[in-house]
Amino acid sequence: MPAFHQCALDFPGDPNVSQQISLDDADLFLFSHAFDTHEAGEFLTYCLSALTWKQDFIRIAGKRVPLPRLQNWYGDPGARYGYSGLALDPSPWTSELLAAKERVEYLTGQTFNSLLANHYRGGADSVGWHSDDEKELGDNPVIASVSLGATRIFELKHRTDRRQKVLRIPLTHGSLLLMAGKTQQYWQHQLPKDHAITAPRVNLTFRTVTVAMDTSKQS
Ligand SMILES: O=C(O)CCC(=O)C(=O)O
Ligand SMILES: [Mn+2]
Repeated sequence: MPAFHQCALDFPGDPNVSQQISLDDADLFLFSHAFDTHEAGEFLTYCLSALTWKQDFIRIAGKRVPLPRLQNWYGDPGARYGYSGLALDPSPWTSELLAAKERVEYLTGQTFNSLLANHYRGGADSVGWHSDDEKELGDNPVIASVSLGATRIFELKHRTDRRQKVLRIPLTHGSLLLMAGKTQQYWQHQLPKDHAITAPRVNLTFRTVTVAMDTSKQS
């Protein structure tokens, strides 16, 4: 049984608190109401107005391309993270983000030392297919993903087994999706564009950086 089953209050066993999403080669739990509507609304307002949002760029075929979303990396000092040639130094935790981290740790029975915050300004913002499998996250990373604002569809596709259908999970305001076990090894995920949506969404993915980043890969 994975370690996150052993949280003090045994929440993952309580169907009123979380539901296990049955998927081969993955451990997924959805906490639909990790934050109630009022809390989630206040937290969304806080995130949109008080967090520092950055427009980062990546290189694709020699071209500097803006990411289709704003983001920032928060964490303990030294919790460095990188992907697609981007090296991210952590901004310091704010008290509000720490309070959210405590809630997430309480619900999941896991601890986290960092957070990738994403701001999708509207339906044209997105994140493409990827796994959260960077070396600094270690083996079988546990990722706790909090959603605030517009409901967006989170898609998962198996990396090799084409018999597995794409799974689509609507991530609602105040929800928490826990991805653990072999999920990142066997599955990719994305948040596709949805031009019907105009409202913003904030996603906070709590993570644990376990090894120092290999900077030799960075361009
Ligand atoms: O916004 C989401 O729900 C997913 C974000 C994500 O996959 C990431 O930041 O790695
Ligand atoms: Mn991801």
